[in-house]
Amino acid sequence: MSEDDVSLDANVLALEVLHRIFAKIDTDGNKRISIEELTVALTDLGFDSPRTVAEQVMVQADTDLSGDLDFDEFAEVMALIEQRGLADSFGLLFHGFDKDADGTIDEYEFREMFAFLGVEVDDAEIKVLFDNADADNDGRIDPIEALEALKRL
Ligand SMILES: [Ca+2]
Ligand SMILES: [Ca+2]
Ligand SMILES: [Ca+2]
Repeated sequence: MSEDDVSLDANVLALEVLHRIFAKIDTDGNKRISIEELTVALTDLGFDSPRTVAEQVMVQADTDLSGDLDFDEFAEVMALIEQRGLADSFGLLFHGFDKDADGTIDEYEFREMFAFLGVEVDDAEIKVLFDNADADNDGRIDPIEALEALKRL
């Protein structure tokens, strides 16, 4: 086995990164995201009314009505993101990470996004994730490509 032959599977990697994001939000480490933990995360992301958005997310994603989100429910949030109240939040987040405001996220902005989230992703992983999301290979992720990538999670 040569190291050079190892290619990262984009879907496996995306799931792994999602686990890292989950662990980052789950500050008490009990493997569940409470509404308080979600509110803190949304506050860090710059939401104006983080508590309200957190409540919307909970209503839609907490399918077993436990009052918090396990990993599977959290992953489902990504699939729900273009529905109902969450579409506006997605737009706000996207434009927040589009630092040069050209309407797309380039590889530099993409890298900055993970740095901002505090999630460790190395250069090779960034490249795989970026190329996977950049469906038309123009070197930029537009909002539609970003949504499609999230829905594949
Ligand atoms: Ca927790
Ligand atoms: Ca940009
Ligand atoms: Ca593109």
